Amino acid sequence: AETKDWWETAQFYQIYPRSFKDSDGDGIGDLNGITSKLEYLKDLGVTAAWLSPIFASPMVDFGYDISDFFDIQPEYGTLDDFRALIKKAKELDLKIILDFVPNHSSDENEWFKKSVKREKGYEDYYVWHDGKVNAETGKREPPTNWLQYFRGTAWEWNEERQQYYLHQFAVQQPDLNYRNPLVVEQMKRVLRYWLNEGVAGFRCDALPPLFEVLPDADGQYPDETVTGATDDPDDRDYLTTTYIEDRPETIDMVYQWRTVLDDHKRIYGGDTSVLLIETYSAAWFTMQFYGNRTTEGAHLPFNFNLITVMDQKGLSAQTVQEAIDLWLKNMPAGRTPNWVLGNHDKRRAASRYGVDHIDGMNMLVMILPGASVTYQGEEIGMTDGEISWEDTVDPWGCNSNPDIYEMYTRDPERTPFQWTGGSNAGFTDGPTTWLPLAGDYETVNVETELAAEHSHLKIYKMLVALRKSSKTLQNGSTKYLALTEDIFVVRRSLANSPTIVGVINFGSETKTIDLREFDKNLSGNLQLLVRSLESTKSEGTTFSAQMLSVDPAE
Ligand code: TEU
Repeated sequence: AETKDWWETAQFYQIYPRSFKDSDGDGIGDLNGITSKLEYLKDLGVTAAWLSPIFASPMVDFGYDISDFFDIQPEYGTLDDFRALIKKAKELDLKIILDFVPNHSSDENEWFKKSVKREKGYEDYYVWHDGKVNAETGKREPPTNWLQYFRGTAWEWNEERQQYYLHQFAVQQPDLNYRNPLVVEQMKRVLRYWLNEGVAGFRCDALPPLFEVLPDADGQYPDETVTGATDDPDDRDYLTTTYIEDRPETIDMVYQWRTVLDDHKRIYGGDTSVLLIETYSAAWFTMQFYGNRTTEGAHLPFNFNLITVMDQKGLSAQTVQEAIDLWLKNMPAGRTPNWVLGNHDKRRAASRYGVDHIDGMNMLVMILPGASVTYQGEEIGMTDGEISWEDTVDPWGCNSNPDIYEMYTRDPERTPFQWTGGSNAGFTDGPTTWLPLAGDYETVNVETELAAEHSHLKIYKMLVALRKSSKTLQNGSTKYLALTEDIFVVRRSLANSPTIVGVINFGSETKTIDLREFDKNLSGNLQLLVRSLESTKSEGTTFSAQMLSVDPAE
């Protein structure tokens, strides 16, 4: 079989640094905390860890508002701490991927301060506009009706510069101006800087809003149209995003970043470093990030369909099939698929799918071809925290009100990682944590699950180990089918290797099925490889999810 590059079959693991492990007792996760837990990642068997932003930041959006792209957030440590982290990771053969946040900076970034003052070279670093004058009232208004993601107008008046600036996220996150070649070059410097520090690539944040439509000859931008999708005029969905999302120039920018990575490898050697792309765009747009016949793009645009399709339609074997089809049937030939269950922006997988289905979902993303991505805590079945309005800190939640904040806030999926059942879940030795712990930490934690005979964590580790050792899972062909409304079957096969079959029950009742309905050759000697937690409660033909192997000789 062909040999694949490391990322093509990788198990990625997302670390949310603020909530992973605190080493100094301030209740906030940090780099030394991560370094102290790299052995844990090694033990899990993951290939690469992606760290959400660790750069200098006022933390309005918890690191996605960067005030210095070339320095580490002091709460998290120093550049030396980062170098120690990289060194330890290399010793353990773990790859470290950083978050690259190209769309915006913090308003406390030097670039923005200089742009406010129109300092030479920085005049057009951001998207500035005079706004317009209302013909009736004579008053100044924002240039357009555009909305930010975090609710409300996307334009903020700057008194000092006497202009509006665009911010597709929080007021404190001004959008960088990608029509300015100086910005384009500056952000490539950011990539090169961290490549030189030994990182294995980047998860590229928020691609859809990177470019806006070009203004007309008079410098005016067009308004968006009311959608009818919501009645709430502050909600981003109130208007279309035709002029502010998914512009074709965005695709080309990713191709340029790919060149930065490839050039680095050509010059300095080493393993491939990768680009992972965050976009929730339609398939026709998302797939272009992979590249085209003549140009390479991102290695892996994230596949969020297992999240988004189920959020819309609920979890069933059919919706899972639909989500898988949506990627595999649209993906250009020769590219690598990937499967994501969750991240720091989405309710936790165990809460969304139901905690009984977390093993089945982990099994699904591990048996499917290509790379898969785990968000910290998915391996132990962590669920959402319950965060009151008073404790809410996420800007998306804070920009709403006590009645609706739960629809918007992303705090519940960001609670501290649960290492033990002891004080503050072993996340910190200090007295407090930056977000309250989720309620289930006394039973759902690494220590308890490692000690238990059966646990989500043990199943997760078995699955990762299987992926690593199985040629079939790495290179085999794939067949999958919703056998019934509840039962989903995936078969991977490869000449001269054992066939592997995953059977997942998305329902709540025990079912007996005949696998020959899926594949008439699947009779006789099926060897059990992994059986999920629910199934350990009963024996025989009952299960909630299991992975079987069929000897090629049979
Ligand atoms: O998120 C980008 C983004 O657009 C998401 O908020 C997305 O719209 C939403 O989850 C879809 O339901 C990235 C980061 O992941 C997020 O944490 C940051 O707040 C945001 O960019 C700004 O940098």
